[in-house]
Amino acid sequence: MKVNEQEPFENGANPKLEQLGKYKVDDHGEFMTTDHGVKINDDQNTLKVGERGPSLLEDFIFREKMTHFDHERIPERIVHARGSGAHGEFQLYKSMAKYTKAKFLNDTGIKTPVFVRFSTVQGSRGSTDLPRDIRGFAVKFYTQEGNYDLVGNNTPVFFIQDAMKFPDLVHAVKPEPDNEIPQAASAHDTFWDFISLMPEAMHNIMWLMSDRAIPRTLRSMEGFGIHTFRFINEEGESHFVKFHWKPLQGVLGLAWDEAQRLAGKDTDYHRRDLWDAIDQGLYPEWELGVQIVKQEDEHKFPFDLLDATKMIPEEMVPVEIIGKMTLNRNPDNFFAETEQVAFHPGHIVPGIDFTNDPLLQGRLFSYTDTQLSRLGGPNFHEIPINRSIPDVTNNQRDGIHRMQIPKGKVSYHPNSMAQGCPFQAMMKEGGFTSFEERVDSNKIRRRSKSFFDHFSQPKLFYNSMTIHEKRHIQNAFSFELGKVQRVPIRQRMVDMLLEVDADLANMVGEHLGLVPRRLPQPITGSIPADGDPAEHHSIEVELPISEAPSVSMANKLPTNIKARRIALLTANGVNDDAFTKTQKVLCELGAIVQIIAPRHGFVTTKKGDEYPVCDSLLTTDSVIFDAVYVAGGDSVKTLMEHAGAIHFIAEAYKHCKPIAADDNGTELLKKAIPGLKDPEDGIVTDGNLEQFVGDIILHRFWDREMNPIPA
Ligand code: HDD
Repeated sequence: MKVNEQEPFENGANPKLEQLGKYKVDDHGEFMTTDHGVKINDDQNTLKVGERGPSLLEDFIFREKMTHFDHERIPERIVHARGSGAHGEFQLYKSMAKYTKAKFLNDTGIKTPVFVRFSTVQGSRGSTDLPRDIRGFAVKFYTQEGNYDLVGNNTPVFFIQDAMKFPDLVHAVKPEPDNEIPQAASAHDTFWDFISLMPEAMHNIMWLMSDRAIPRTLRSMEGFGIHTFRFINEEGESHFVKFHWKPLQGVLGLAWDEAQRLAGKDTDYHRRDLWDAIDQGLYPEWELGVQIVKQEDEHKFPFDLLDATKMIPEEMVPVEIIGKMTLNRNPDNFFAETEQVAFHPGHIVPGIDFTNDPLLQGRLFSYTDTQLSRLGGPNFHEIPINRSIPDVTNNQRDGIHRMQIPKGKVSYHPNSMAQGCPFQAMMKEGGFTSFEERVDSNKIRRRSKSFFDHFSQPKLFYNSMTIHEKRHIQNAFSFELGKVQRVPIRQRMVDMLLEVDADLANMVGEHLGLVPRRLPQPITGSIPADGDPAEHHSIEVELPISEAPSVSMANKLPTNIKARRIALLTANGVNDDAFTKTQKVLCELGAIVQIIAPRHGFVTTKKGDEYPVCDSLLTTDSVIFDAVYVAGGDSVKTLMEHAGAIHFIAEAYKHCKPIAADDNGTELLKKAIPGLKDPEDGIVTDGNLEQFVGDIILHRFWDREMNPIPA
């Protein structure tokens, strides 16, 4: 059977994994060979003239090994260089046939294999997982009708409106070109210089300054397709569609201080967390949601659907949940899969189409272009991770690293010598046709005035935040702009913030020692050389809602504690009952419980049972965990005298995490947390596990930030 005749997951087998299986190599029990299959006898020494003499050029085994090594690296992605990937599957809940003919969105009996890559944007391949940054959320669906890529981010909007500005945005945010400082950070002059002159960026900047940009894990982020796309049904009718990924793990963030510490304590924190969760069978899941807008309603919104700096608030068009993605398999090889995977918003299947969003239109060029230099030539679709499930049959030929061996003399169409093969497919046979849209206008290089509203949605976003979320945004701006050296740039940003919210501008201004100034109506960025600034005033539209609760992370907490990391801080002599019960209860609820003790090896309970220690106070820190439990017993005396244990509790408290203790365990809490109240939110002192679980679900007790303790 040809692969493209195979139903996805027929007989329970994931066809993409089966396809990848053909390329996998297992050298267990095998001899070592050269790249050309010759068995190697000595992999320790080069060929020399005598034991102490010069090496010989004829040593083909050494030359081959060295040459291959010398060429092991490929250029990293210009953006999104640091990423983590996983395999999984997509299960449709309900048919979308009314809107789209895409088969993987029609038949609820079909499971579609996926490969997902999450990424940071700014940093290099080896940079930390924990900068303040947008996260990439790219999903490749290996559908029966070819690959469909949804290449999104963890925010519903983008920084710029026109792809022409993308290289400028990236140059501004990347490390500064003279000294390549700072790595993976937007807190520097060039970024804020650019942003302060580009009011259109303000909306995504608000999301970037929120806790969305410091996710607790990759599992706890939403994903968004951002652009408005089209669904096309069998009748050829078009509906506009926006895509959303909703994590069943909830949407959770870090404290900024915690993110900075984590970056040093475990720079691979997000990558490791994703890997471990999948490895331990705690598969992360996201539901796919769509916002559908009728073709005739295109102009019913106070913003332009083609403007990627605008979202459609869920309160205006609800998100309809249509399916679920489960990530259930780690890659076998990082380079072969996660590094070589090539996403492209232009990889679409019949039933999905583009709109004229000028950002999307530019992306359609950029992604193939970048793979040509990154993956070395036009045959990157033949790399196993990029191969579609349907066979590829066309007249594209040759080029570097060609894998297919096309037979016969004919590589053109039309032909008679190959009976016209490969055939063009009619629509009813699944042939892709573009949506026929009437476009009748002058050729112009200009921004539509319907894109000139830059502040209504940032205002909406800020108004929808809870008090602690607003505080975090104020602090984030103060931090980022505080790192900017040039005062005029800081001033321009503070002035811009005044267009969003006076309190925000004043708070940040106070931190920077600046007074926000009300400017004459701000002008949009990117004015052509002979453009009239008066023609480029930003406008403000009236939105039908003043708040959008759906954008607040506080409204997106999970309902369970699956895959949350809980530290069981202990030492020898711990009381058996509470210690074992806590582990049992939390593990049964799917949490990852780790025993942390002053040293590695085993802890011995009061009754003499031994438990392996996961990590010592020397090698781990509270920032790795979501919550801490201290069971009572003689162990507490040891912990009370251990500076690391006291710091562990104090730091967890500082980062607003749930902390629980029983019996004399509370003594440690009192010693570590000056001014601990009784009772206090997020603190359990009587070993009440039900309450502790409830606190873990709530994740953080941000009010504590108002009374910070040293840690
Ligand atoms: Fe992009 C990579 C997401 C605008 C040009 N982009 C890249 C990745 C993600 C996004 C998730 C990493 C894919 C992977 O894991 O391999 N990009 C977005 C989103 C955008 C966006 C959500 C706006 C809605 N991008 C954008 C524009 C351009 C690019 C406007 C250029 C015109 N993006 C690229 C690129 C990258 C890329 C340079 C680098 C590596 C790659 O493509 O494969 O071509």
